[in-house]
Amino acid sequence: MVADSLTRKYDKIFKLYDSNRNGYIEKADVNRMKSQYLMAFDVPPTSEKGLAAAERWDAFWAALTSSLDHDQDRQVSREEFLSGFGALALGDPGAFDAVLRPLIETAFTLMDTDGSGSVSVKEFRRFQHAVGNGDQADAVIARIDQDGDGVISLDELVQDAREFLTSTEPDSSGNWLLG
Ligand SMILES: [Ca+2]
Ligand SMILES: [Ca+2]
Ligand SMILES: [Ca+2]
Repeated sequence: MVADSLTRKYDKIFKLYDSNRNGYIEKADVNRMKSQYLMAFDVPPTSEKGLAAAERWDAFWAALTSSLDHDQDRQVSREEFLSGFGALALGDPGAFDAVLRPLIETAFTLMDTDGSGSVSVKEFRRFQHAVGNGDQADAVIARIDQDGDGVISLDELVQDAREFLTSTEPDSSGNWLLG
């Protein structure tokens, strides 16, 4: 049973993904999200980085929809999303790693604009600014940076996303995921 606070959180994610607000997440939504996502990181879609990110993004969506779209009509209804996403985030840790971790890795690679293998405060601020979270960037980074070395590692980012998607605390820091 998924807690009410988590259901509200997943509902927020659903509404964000259902960008044309027809009550389903379908291919059109996914493509629009993909463009916005690349734009947020200021990555040209035809660049090598852009193409690699788009490929992983498509793979993520294929995995997500195949695990959520129970009636196989190639769109994910709100009910399918709320029940399925909870199972993904809270159930078998292998499912989280298989479906959600690759997306976080993609985001991490895009955020790390200088390719240093970690995300600096400056890099994170830039991304948060692009998704409209600019004023919260510094507070968020302080929470994600668990070891306090001033940069975000991939593990720290994955850990934060996992906490956000499984914690019933209303104020966990993973809002960077939502913009
Ligand atoms: Ca839709
Ligand atoms: Ca970097
Ligand atoms: Ca760190």
